[in-house]
This record gives sequence, structure tokens and C-alpha cells, in this order.
Amino acid sequence: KESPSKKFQRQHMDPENSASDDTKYCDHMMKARNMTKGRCKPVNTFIHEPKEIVDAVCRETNITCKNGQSNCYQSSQPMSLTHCRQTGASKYPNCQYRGSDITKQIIVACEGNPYVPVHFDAYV
Ligand code: T3P
Repeated sequence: KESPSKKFQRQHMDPENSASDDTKYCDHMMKARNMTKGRCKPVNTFIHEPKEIVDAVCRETNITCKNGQSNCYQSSQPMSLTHCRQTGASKYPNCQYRGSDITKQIIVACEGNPYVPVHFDAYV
């Protein structure tokens, strides 16, 4: 079974590419990363920074997650992101997205040993 940290890598990490608001980026990546199986995942953010930098957010400022859990962390540095949001016209299985290229601090939830990101909570 896929571990929570591998799932985070699959859904949120894309260090090889730079941020893109090209509509094709989200349509392609949401499918390539298996987020359009069974349903179209409505919102998903990709992070264009090295794994070491994103893993290190688990050692930054501890904050409360949106769901009330206490294991979220906010990056001090803004990061290069592509935020993908499903369009109104999108109909499963033809999932369609709009992408926004943004540079914001991220908030992730961390778990495990090693203590690494397992959920993308927000950007601020
Ligand atoms: P996951 O927990 O697998 O990282 O909140 C529901 C999902 O939407 C959650 O998936 C995180 C994802 N999400 C983003 O990727 N970016 C966002 O800005 C928000 C609000 C949610």
C-alpha cells in the first residue's frame, strides 16, 4: 500500500517543473498523478521546490491544522506553487482544471519517523 508520505509526494511534489498557469499543466498533471480516478479531485496544489526544502517545513513553526489537529507547520519562505482548481464545465471522467502560478508560504501536516509532510493544508 502507498504510504502517507509517498501519497504526498505523488499528489503535491513536482520539483522538476517550474510554476505554470498553462491550463494544460493541471489537466495533464492531475491525470498523470492519478487524481482523476473515480472522481475529479476538486483542488490540488503542486510544489515546485526540492524535496529537502519541503521536508524541512516539518521543523518550522508549528500551527493548528484546518481540521483542528496540532501537527501542521508553516514555511517561513514563500515557495513556487501551481494551484489547480476544477472548472465549472469539468465533468468526470473528462476532468478539467484551471491553474494559478503563485508564490506563497505553505502549511503542511507532518507525521511519522522520519517526520515528513503527509497532507497539504493551505498556502498563506
Ligand atoms: P491531501 O490531504 O491528500 O493533501 O483538502 C482536501 C485535499 O485538497 C487535501 O488533499 C489537500 C488538497 N488541497 C490542496 O492541495 N491545496 C489547497 O490549497 C487546499 C485548500 C487543499
